[in-house]
Amino acid sequence: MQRNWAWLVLLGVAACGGGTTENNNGNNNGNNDYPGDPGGAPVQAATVEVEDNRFSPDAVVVTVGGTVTFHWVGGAGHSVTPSGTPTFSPTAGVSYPPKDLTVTFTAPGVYEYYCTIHGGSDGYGGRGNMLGTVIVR
Ligand SMILES: [Cu+2]
Repeated sequence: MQRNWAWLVLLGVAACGGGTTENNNGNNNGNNDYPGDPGGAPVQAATVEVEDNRFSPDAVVVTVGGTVTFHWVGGAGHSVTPSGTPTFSPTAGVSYPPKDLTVTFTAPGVYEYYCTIHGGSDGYGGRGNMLGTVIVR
C-alpha cells in the first residue's frame, strides 16, 4: 500500500507540474503549453519568428531595456497580443509578412502574449496554439 501511494504522488506531480516549467519548443504544431522560462543569461536583443502556427522560440529572456523583434514569416495572419499583466506596447493586430514589430521592455517581469486567431479563446490562459512569453530580468 505504501508503494501505491508513492506512485499516485508521482503521477500527480507529473500531471500538474508541466504547466509552469516546461518549454515545448519541440512541438512544431504550436505552443500548446505555457512557455516556461528557458533559463540562461538575458540578451539585449531577441528575435521571435511568427510562424504558422507558433512563436519560435516561444520564450525569450532579455535584459531590462532590451528589445524583442517579432518577425513574421508565416503565410497565415497572426497577431502579437499581450495577455494579462504586465502588458507591453506597441502590439500588432493580425499581420502578414513582410512585417517586423520591435518592442522595448523597460521593466522586469514575465510578459505573456498570444495570437488572437490561433491562441486560446480566452487568450493566454486558454492554452491555445500560439502562446509566447518574454521574460525580462
Ligand atoms: Cu496566429
